[in-house]
Amino acid sequence: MLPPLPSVKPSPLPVLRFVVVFLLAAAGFARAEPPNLVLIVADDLGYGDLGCYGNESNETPHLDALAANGLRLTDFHSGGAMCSPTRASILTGRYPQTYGEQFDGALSGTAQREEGLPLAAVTIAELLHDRGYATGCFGKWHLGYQPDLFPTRQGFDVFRGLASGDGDYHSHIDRSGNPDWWSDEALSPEEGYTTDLLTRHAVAFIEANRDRPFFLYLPHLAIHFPWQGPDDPPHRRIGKSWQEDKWGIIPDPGNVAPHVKAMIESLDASVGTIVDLLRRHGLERNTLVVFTSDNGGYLTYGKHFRNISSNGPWRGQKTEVYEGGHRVPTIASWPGRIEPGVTDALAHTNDLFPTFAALAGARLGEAPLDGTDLGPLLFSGKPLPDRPLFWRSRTHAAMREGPWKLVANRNGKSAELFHLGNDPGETSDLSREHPDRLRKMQAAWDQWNRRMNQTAETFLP
Ligand SMILES: [Ca+2]
Repeated sequence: MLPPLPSVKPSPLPVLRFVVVFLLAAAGFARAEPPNLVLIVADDLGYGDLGCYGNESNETPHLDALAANGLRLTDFHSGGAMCSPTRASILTGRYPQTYGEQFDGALSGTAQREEGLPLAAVTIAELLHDRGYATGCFGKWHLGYQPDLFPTRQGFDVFRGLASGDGDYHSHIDRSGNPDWWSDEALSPEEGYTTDLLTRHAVAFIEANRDRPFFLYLPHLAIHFPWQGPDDPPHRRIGKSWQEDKWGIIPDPGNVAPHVKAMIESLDASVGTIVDLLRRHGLERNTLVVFTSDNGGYLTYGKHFRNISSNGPWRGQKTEVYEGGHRVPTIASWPGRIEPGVTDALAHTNDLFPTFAALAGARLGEAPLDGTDLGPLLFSGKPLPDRPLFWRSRTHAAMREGPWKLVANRNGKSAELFHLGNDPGETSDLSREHPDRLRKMQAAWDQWNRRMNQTAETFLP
């Protein structure tokens, strides 16, 4: 006689299994459809150069619409006050000095022609490429002049544009008199105005990759000198140094603004073209668009050039670590995901890497990043964690902690302390009134600086 069967209760397992399968399917679906990422970086565009940031002369309807439909950031900072440092920060999520003191400033096309972002640095393009994204870089690289340091060696499937810090917008000749217009790793001259050419390549990239996730990195040359609008004449020719004459043909150096206005409006049209294309292909609701600038604008340059850019209410300009040098216009837009508005949350170009990586589903774990994921701010309006921010130029140190800003000459001869909440224009040095805070911030900067120097040693060639 067989033993009686044990009483059988309905097993919860099938239900659990259903839930697990459902969750996996949902997760799988999410993994199969990560959002497209479009990062448009203007060059030397000041905080006050766009209509949506208060400019009353430049017509920027497309960027104004992007801001009206997205989140406009009023306390967003570039990793440097010049081109190369910020590009290193954007692409790697780490302070530029992580890679050495050459990133205290812009990489020179003569003295630093062999230097660039180390290939050992992990870029967001490499991370996204490994996760199945198509990756395209169209624009100004300025992280290495030699093809073995180009975007194609740093995770980008395709590159069109210029390697150096500035090329003629019509003849595409760099400051040293070399042709500087590339397709991947080969010189590949093209005719056309730089902003329009880059836009055309970006459009082709989106068209070709619209059925898969893509990362479009569009670092425009505009509005860096030479100050040439689409209707201004070409200036540079091959075989001559333009170092002493690098600004373009400016009939009235006292008033550069009309040329810059044409460049800004061309840049604005490019943004309009990209946004319109995303909309027409039904990609708008699965694409995060971020627009920012690599540093503040020039108000004046040298003895002659005046009335160039606007940094709004902020003190200083490009190359300086007062706010005008590194507080930059920044817009994030994703219809249906980002609630339109304005935020004064403190954010930084280091934050773009972790933000994009999280959206692509990457687990960063112990990855050595200096930024924070902006997702909670962008998608839920949550505050970001408090953290100090640091800058280092060839001559100056700066630090931000809450409303406090330290600006010190690295020769040790001067240190200023400002309270941006009460004194946004950095006009009243409070270092004598708050010596303890000054010392504390200087010590924190010194500690950060030591960490940078130690890390940089690990990236030596
Ligand atoms: Ca720049």
